[in-house]
This record gives sequence, structure tokens and C-alpha cells, in this order.
Amino acid sequence: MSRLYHFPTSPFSARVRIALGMKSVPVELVDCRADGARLAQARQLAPTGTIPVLVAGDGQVLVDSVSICRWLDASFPSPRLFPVGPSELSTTLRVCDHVDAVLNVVVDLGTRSFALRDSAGWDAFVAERLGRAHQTLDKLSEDLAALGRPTIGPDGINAADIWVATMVRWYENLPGRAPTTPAAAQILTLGWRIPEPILAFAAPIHAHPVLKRWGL
Ligand SMILES: N[C@@H](CCC(=O)N[C@@H](CS)C(=O)NCC(=O)O)C(=O)O
Repeated sequence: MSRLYHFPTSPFSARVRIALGMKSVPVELVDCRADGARLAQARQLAPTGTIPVLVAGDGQVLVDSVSICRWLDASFPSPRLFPVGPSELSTTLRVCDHVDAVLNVVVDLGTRSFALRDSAGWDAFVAERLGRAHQTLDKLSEDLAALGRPTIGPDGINAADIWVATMVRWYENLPGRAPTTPAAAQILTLGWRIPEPILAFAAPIHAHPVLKRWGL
């Protein structure tokens, strides 16, 4: 059986859980927030030090949620997360890239880089990075509004829908987590926002049974 080292509240981990759930791949979930020894074990496997990490049934180790999901698609093709046709694939990859461009900035500023917040240049640095993140979100918002269907995947949810929905749910949960989770509070102090059309797009996707079971 595969083993997924994950964080229950992370959008990167949630997308992998959903991918595993959609493909009905049996998996042992290892909560790295609940157990420091398990987190250390995952970090031994992942030189990036980031979660999620998947150890496949045959012992292969995959690091980074995008690589894990691409690998799951190759290993368990049904249902597909990433379409095969070049045009649909380019739309899907663009949306996934835009979501990750935003998440990687806010997670990095609000966690790994947050210790630098009293340094000279921090405010300008944050403003520059968040400027790009907001520009990316505005473009994503326009693209979703122009889509004219309830999911990015033409035949139902695909990777891009999962990427958008998990980012939105994570964002919506931040204020509730902030009193007990310093990282959530720190990410909120950055003062970023997801435009309303993206929130509205994600709302019905959250009702999908696989997202409800495996998501955030
Ligand atoms: N590009 C990575 C990003 C993963 C990531 O940033 N995970 C965060 C949790 S949301 C993490 O592991 N943070 C702990 C750390 O960096 O020490 C992916 O897609 O898996």
C-alpha cells in the first residue's frame, strides 16, 4: 500500500489526498502535524523538506504535490486528472501553475521567510511578491469568469478544479485557524486576498463527494 506523509490543513496535501481518493488508490495517511517523529521521517525522504511526500507501494518516493499527482495519473489513469489533448492540457496546466504561483508565494512569505519580517527591505520585498500574486489571481479570475461552465475540466472536475478548490478552501479556513496556528495568522498578516469570482467558482466544486471526503 502507498503511504502519504501529509498535513491535514495544507492545500498541497489536500490535492494529493483528493487525487488518491478519485483514483481509489489505497493509502496509509501519515499526519506529520500530529507526530514530530513522522515529520522527521518524511524530511529524510524529501530533500526539499516540504510535505506532502508519497511513498508508493513499490517503494518509489515522490516529492512535491504536482509531481505526485502527475505520477498518479500515469500509474492509475482512470479518472484522468490531467487531460491528454494539448489544448485542454495547456488550460489545465496554466490554471495549476497560477494557483501554485500564488500559494508558493504566500506560504513562503508567511512561514519559511517570516523570520525576516523586521529586516530592512521586507515590506518592499513582500509588496513585489504579492503584486505578482495578485496579478496572477486577477488573470485567473478573468479566465474562470470567461469559461462559461461549472468546472475547468470539460467533463467534470480535473486537476485544475482541484487546485482552485483546495486553494480557496484553505484560504477560507485561515481566519478560523489563526488563533491556534501561528502560520495561519502570519499568512493573514500579509494582507492578500482571493477575488470573489474565484471563490464563487470553487463553491460548487467543494460539494463533490471526493473533495468532501478527502479535501479540507
Ligand atoms: N511545491 C511543494 C510545496 C509544498 C509546501 O510548501 N508545503 C508546506 C506546507 S503547506 C511545507 O511543507 N511547509 C513546511 C516547511 O517548508 O518546512 C508541493 O507542491 O508539494
